[in-house]
Amino acid sequence: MKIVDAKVFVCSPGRNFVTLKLTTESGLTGLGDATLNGRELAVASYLTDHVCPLLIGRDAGQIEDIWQYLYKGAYWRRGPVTMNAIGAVDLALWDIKGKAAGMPVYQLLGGKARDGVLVYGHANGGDIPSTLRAVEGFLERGYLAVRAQTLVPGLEKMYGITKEQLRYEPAEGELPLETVWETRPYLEFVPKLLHTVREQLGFDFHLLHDVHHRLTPIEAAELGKRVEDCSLFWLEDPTPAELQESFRIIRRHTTTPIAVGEVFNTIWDCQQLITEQLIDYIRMDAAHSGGITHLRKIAALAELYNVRTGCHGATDLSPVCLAAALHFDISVPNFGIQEYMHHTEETDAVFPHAYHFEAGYLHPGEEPGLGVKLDESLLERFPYKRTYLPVARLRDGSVTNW
Ligand code: GCO
Ligand code: MG
Repeated sequence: MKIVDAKVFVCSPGRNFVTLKLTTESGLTGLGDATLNGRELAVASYLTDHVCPLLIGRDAGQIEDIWQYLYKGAYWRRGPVTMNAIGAVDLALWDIKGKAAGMPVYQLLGGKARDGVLVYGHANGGDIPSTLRAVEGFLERGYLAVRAQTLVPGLEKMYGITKEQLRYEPAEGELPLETVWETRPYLEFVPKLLHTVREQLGFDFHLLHDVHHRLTPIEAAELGKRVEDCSLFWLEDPTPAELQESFRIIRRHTTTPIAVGEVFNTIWDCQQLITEQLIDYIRMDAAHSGGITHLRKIAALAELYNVRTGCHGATDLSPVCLAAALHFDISVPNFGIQEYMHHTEETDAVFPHAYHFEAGYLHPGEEPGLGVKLDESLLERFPYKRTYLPVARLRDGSVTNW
């Protein structure tokens, strides 16, 4: 299974995606997702200029050895660009192994540990009534878990609020859009939203909320406490997580379950969070965290400490990454939930896939490998466009976390 070709494709069918394609001498191909939102070309160059030449002639079957070679062999370890590039190679190799075995990747990971992958959808609105209607819309479509986000009065633009319900695209503009953030109005308004959702729609579904790194640890503790009777499935990214021990403050004050990790890249980013049981769900995904190979190790550590998985699944992760997450999710013992945002029709056309949604669950499908293709004939139609994620400032002009 010698690798004879490694190519990187950058396209923008509704948003930018970076895709790695590996080909073996027998003609088997594997795909990996190397998309790092707002910094796409850095990973494309890392792969094309530094990693692809190292892959030619290697045995595609030696997934662990190639992972170690790319991680330890770079000398400069970790970081989003490096780990996303390694992740893309890793996914492409699992895809090839599955195709060589004639099996979907989940079979290689130990087979199904559940019948389907529980997913949550994103409901949001400009105010509480429209957010309520959006939550209802997801429940009507069969979702068993819904994330609720609402615009806070006085703030013009906020993370997670979109006109289109199924999709959310925060990256826009040739240069970053600047938004204004104020914590107090948010802290007063979000408990109202979550309480109203439970009062009006009941407790018969899982309810989630994403704080998107906006609070200090003590503010996060306050929010967690104030929404305890809403029985959230999780409160996500309540505070930035560079200082892992800061989650002790949140834990001391509230029983609301905490989910963290979409911006992490390695097991070292969450080691203390897991071993001190400071979180309940680890949100790392199959592309940004060094692929399935590294994600499995993180999940195994988490399993020891009763932490469950909840892979990031925003639309800036391509269908290749979502498929990889689903093979992982369906086979991992300590699975919690999977985020699911719909890609655009153009994205689905560029990446035809075997995964499908049914009654609240996603299923990875039975195609050998990851079950995702790349329609190269469409790529010319969707050239790369530079876009940035927004930047946030406080009212006094200081830069804060977006
Ligand atoms: C989520 C995330 C995303 C990120 C996005 C950044 O929970 O889905 O917070 O929406 O903002 O992935 O590129
Ligand atoms: Mg998030």
